Amino acid sequence: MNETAAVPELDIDPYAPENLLHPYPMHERMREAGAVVRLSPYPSVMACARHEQVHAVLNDHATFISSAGVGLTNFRTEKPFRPPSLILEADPPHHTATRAILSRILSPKTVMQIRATFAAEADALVERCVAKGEIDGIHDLAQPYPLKVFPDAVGLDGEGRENLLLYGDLVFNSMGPRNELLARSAERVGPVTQWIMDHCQRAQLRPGGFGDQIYQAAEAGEITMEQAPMLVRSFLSAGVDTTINGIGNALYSLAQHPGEYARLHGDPALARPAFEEALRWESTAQTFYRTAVRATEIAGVPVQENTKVLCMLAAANRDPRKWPDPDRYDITRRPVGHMAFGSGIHGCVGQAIARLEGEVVLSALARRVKRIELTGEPTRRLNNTLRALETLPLRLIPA
Ligand code: OVV
Repeated sequence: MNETAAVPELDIDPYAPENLLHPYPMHERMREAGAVVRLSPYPSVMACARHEQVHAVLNDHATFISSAGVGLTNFRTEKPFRPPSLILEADPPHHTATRAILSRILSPKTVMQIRATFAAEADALVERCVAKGEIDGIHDLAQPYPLKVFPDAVGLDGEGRENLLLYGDLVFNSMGPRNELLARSAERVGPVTQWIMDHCQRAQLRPGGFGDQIYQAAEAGEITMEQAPMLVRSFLSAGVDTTINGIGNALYSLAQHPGEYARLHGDPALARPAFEEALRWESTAQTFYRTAVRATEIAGVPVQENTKVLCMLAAANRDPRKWPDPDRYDITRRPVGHMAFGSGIHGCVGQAIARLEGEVVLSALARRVKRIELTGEPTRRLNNTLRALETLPLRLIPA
């Protein structure tokens, strides 16, 4: 028997619109087929959908590297769509200094310092939503909140922030195949890339903000002055679209589970675990790739050098081998070990800020709103990497 014959092959395209719209049946097929599977539309890729293997790959960064790109494109053989990120698409030792800087800027100590401001903004915005009564959960709440607080913290002024939405959409689409979704967001992005690069310059960044702190690290010699704008670019790439969809998905999770919302309303201190469980249940980042730097194995399955390994974060988050009753949204589950922020040395460096944003929005809602009702069918914004809603029609019934 030849070795590859042992790897199940499924005729599944994770980027087909029906799978982006309804990923869960696909996840189950992939998990149940084997610890590692192949997907016939992408014959060179190996995919993991079970929690154990996703965790194992992400925690062996010496074997499964990021510098060949964390999307489908292999940077060793194909040109990246933009200069690689100095943190996301880098390995140690290059990754070490950039990670340390972002980690310090986005630390729990920073969260303590920004908490009151972030909470006040959430209270004010939720207050306006409650006054309206009927809202679009995305356009009135999930989108404006991160778009206000995060660029403020980075130190950008108010103008042109919608560029961050278009850029985030492009960056996350670029991690999939060159399909219709990527073509359409590339089409719309025109002057956006230039706007982003301009706003990575120190002159655009308020002294003391997260962006300026990167330049301070460069002045201190931790990175070069040329690297500083590229590291600011990581804030502008990963800091907004992700939290918008994390909050949007959490609102939708709660709207679909009135019993869980009632528990949250009864005890607003559950805001943080309710957000965490939404990250597990509807993972914002559905997928990331690694690349095998040498011949290796996953769960005993041989993996050739230079193989792209698809880690299905969202599938791992509902793996019945890991989670009891995995399809149940349960705000008191405390889903420690979920993969929505990844895992290992590349685990989301902004996760403390993301959690703060989710917590204060859900807490503001829990204190002011007795019930949330869906008033129509939400619509999805398809993206190759993100689980995203375009609209979420809601009625907020005041406490
Ligand atoms: C986690 C993430 C997503 C997208 C972009 C980046 C990071 C970046 O570093 O640019």
